[in-house]
Amino acid sequence: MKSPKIAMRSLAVACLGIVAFVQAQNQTIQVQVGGTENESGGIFQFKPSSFNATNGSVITFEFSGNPGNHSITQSALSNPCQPMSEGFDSGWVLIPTGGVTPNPLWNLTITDDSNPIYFFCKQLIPSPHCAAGMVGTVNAPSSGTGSFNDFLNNAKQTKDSGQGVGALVGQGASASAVPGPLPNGATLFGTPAATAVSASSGSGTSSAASAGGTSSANAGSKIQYDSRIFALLAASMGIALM
Ligand SMILES: *[C@@H]1O[C@H](CO)[C@@H](O)[C@H](O)[C@H]1NC(C)=O
Ligand SMILES: *[C@@H]1O[C@H](CO)[C@@H](O)[C@H](O)[C@H]1NC(C)=O
Ligand SMILES: *[C@@H]1O[C@H](CO)[C@@H](O)[C@H](O)[C@H]1NC(C)=O
Ligand SMILES: *[C@@H]1O[C@H](CO)[C@@H](O)[C@H](O)[C@H]1NC(C)=O
Ligand SMILES: *[C@@H]1O[C@H](CO)[C@@H](O)[C@H](O)[C@H]1NC(C)=O
Ligand SMILES: *[C@@H]1O[C@H](CO)[C@@H](O)[C@H](O)[C@H]1NC(C)=O
Ligand SMILES: [Cu+2]
Repeated sequence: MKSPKIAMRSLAVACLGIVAFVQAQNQTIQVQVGGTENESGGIFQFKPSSFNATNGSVITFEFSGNPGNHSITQSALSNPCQPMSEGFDSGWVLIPTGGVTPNPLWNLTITDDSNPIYFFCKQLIPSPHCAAGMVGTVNAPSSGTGSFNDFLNNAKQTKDSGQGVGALVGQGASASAVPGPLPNGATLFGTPAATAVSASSGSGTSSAASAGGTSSANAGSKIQYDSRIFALLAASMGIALM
C-alpha cells in the first residue's frame, strides 16, 4: 500500500500539471514581422514562424523589420500565397530605413484552435516574400501534411502572391484594430475591412476557402477549464505541499 505521503505528493504533482496547463490559457505570443539584413533567415521571415495558441490567446505581431514592408495575411494550406476568402489581413505596414519607435503592433486573437491557421506576407517588393519563405502557422501538426514544413514547401513552389485586401476578421482568428501606432513615417497600405471579405467581393484571387481541418484529434487536449476552480485547487495544493 502506498504511504499517504507518496499519494499526497503524486496528487500534488498531478495538480501542478493542471495548474501549469491552466496558466497556458489566453497566452500572449510575440511574433517579429521581418528580420534584418544579416540575421539568420534574412529579412523575409516571421519569428517564430510556427506556434500553438488556444482560444482567447492574443498573437502580438511586431513590425520589427527595418526597413520592412510586410503583411500578415491568412491563406489556405493548398494555396499558401493567396489571400483566403474571408481570411484575416493586417494590410502592409511600411517601416522606413532607420526604423521607428515604437514598432507598430497588430493583435490577432485566436477564436478557433481546432483547425490549423496558415498565414503569409503578401508583399511583392523586391520579390515575393511568400515564395522566399515568409509564412507562418498556428496549431499546425508538427510533421507531415499540413505542418509548417509542408506549408513552407508549398509556398516555395509559388511564383506570385495575391494582392487582395482582406479583413480584420478571419477564419479562426480576428483582430479588432488595424496595426498601430504608426510613428515617424511608418505607413499602413491596403487598410483591411472591419468584417470578413469574401473572395468574390474583395480578395481578388480565389482560393480553396477551406483551411483544411486535419487536427481534430488534438481538440481534446485543449479543453477549456474554469481557471477559478483550479486557482482554488492550486491554493489548496500549495498548502498541502508545505
Ligand atoms: C551585413 O553584412 C554585410 C556584409 O558583411 C555588411 O557590409 C553590412 O554592413 C551588414 N549590415 C548590417 C546592418 O549589419
Ligand atoms: C480568455 O479567452 C476566452 C475565450 O476566448 C475569453 O472568453 C476570455 O474573456 C479571455 N480572458 C481574458 C482574461 O482575456
Ligand atoms: C510598400 O508596400 C505597398 C503595398 O505593396 C506599396 O504600395 C508601397 O509602394 C511599398 N513601399 C515601399 C517603400 O516599398
Ligand atoms: C475554440 O473555439 C471554437 C469555436 O468556438 C470551438 O469550435 C473549439 O472547440 C474551441 N476549442 C476548445 C478547445 O474548446
Ligand atoms: C501544436 O498543435 C498541433 C495540432 O494540435 C500538434 O500536432 C502539435 O504537436 C503541437 N505542437 C506543439 C509544439 O505542441
Ligand atoms: C496590442 O495589445 C497590447 C497589449 O494589450 C496593447 O498595449 C496595444 O495597444 C495593442 N495594439 C493594437 C494596435 O491594438
Ligand atoms: Cu514580407
